[in-house]
Amino acid sequence: TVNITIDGKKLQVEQGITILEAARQASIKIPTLCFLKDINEIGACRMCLVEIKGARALQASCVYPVAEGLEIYTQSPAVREARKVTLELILSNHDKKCLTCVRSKNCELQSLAEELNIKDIRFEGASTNLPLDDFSPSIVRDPNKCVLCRRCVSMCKNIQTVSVISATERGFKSAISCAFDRSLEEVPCTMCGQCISVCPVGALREKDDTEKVWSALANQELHVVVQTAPAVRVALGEEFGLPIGTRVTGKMVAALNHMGFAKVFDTDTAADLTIMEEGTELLNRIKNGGKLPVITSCSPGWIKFCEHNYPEFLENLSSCKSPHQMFGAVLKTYYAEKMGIDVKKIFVVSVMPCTAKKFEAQRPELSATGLPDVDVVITTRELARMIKESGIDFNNLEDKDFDDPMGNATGAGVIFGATGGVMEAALRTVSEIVAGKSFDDIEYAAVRGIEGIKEATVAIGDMKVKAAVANGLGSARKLLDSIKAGEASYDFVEIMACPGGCVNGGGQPIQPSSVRSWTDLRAERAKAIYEEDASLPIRKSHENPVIKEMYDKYFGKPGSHKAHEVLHTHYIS
Ligand code: HC1
Ligand code: SF4
Repeated sequence: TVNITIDGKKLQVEQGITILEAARQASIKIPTLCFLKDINEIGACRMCLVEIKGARALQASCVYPVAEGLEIYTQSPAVREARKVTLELILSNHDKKCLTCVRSKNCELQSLAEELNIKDIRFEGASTNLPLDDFSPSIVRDPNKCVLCRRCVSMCKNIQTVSVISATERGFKSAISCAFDRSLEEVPCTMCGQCISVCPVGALREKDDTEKVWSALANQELHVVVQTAPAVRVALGEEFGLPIGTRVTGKMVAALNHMGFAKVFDTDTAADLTIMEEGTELLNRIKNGGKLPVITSCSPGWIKFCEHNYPEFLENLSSCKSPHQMFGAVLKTYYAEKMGIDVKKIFVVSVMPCTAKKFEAQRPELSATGLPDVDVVITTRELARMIKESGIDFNNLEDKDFDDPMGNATGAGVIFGATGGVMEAALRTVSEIVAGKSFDDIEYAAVRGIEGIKEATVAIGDMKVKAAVANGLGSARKLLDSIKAGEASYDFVEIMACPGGCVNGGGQPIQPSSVRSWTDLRAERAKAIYEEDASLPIRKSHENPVIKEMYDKYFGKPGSHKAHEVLHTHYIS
């Protein structure tokens, strides 16, 4: 440890940490803008300046390591004035249409202006006026709101290893953009939305599709059904001020009922269906010498990454559609028949923690009936906005259950929302099907947790199945490179585009750096997922009565011809 003083307070702190961190430990708040722990620690924005006795200039505390004897001042007149000037300069060239900004009240720039008590902007001058990029089905980029913090650049380049956005030009002309000023639509962007999650302001946001949902709901001709992804229920509450990791499944269903959906279904049910199909596919490929490893195909950001960067692995992808696409396809076939509803009148809305799902739903490969399997995808954030627009007092809603006839899901379906969950759900089912008996020990700790790459070897009957799980595209790249180099070999691989899996998807509620830097959103939300799993009476996909009935009455058995027609696809790029 080293001895330092901050604002006259004597402290003993661990060597190697930054001044910012040391101050935080002493409950002294230093304002930041570009800083995001472990993702963007570059000292670029100069908001976190502090005075250090004896140093010639003010220093950026987010990158300055503590040392023995440092005497630090976080609120001296020089510091206060420097921060104000910096912030006023940023504000002078910011599109300040806060009233109509999607990030109003959840904007780190707005909060800073309040915290620093900015009453006037002394440098009103020229402002940049760059075109909006809204050509992507998933992501909108508004360069006039960008504060050049570079968090999105670090996320896209260092964590996701996609590198489609970067800082260009210098000085007043500085901007974050794609090469040759292309749209995100024209570059190999995976639409994962991780850049949105780290944007402190409204410069990056999802394509808002809420009006499409409102107009479908207003159309008396349509039978509008909604399904919600596993990860939405453990994060939606954050939009209503509830603690991170609060489960709001019942309130979410109640809100959707109130908004006027004819039926509220659970994507988890289709996750169970995916396990039946994917488990069968895995066993078939192992037995018949098919392409191994089987790689999961539920994360559309991962599929797009694979198409652009690893086309040699496309044949490895499971042919299963992702669960929400399977559900859409089931709703427009089996359910339409069962309920006697004209398929053209069924309108399927998916609420997803994911921005890439907007792109996925538009893919021509995903259509069982000639119509899109899913009509509109909205993110968790968009759902929150719709609930607010509806005037619903969310926190006081009474819990409701998902609707029949397809409301039942299992714990296996729920855990899809956390990294390793698809793998665990598959192992629960495949191991019992092969053994022909039921096991009590169904939790696979080795594939849980937020490590980038996890491995396990699991005994399935007399086979040893080698499994790997990667979350975040940088980890996926590492894993695929090791398979390509012959350094590793597996039978079954789960890949999710977002670090932590869907719980940390690009469509989830956004937490500011002041929270996100010090709380692991992935772990907190995943904890809630595993709690929901443990609370459910049925925790294995093959024991789901709804799924059994679907096979009895419609598909025959997993992997049948009919199942292939409706539930599978092929990505060829
Ligand atoms: Fe996911 Fe999935 S788990 S991909 O992360 O397989 O988005 O939550 O809905 O489809 O079930 C997302 C989550 C989601 C699908 C399922
Ligand atoms: Fe990069 Fe993902 Fe953002 Fe696309 S959506 S720019 S891949 S971080």
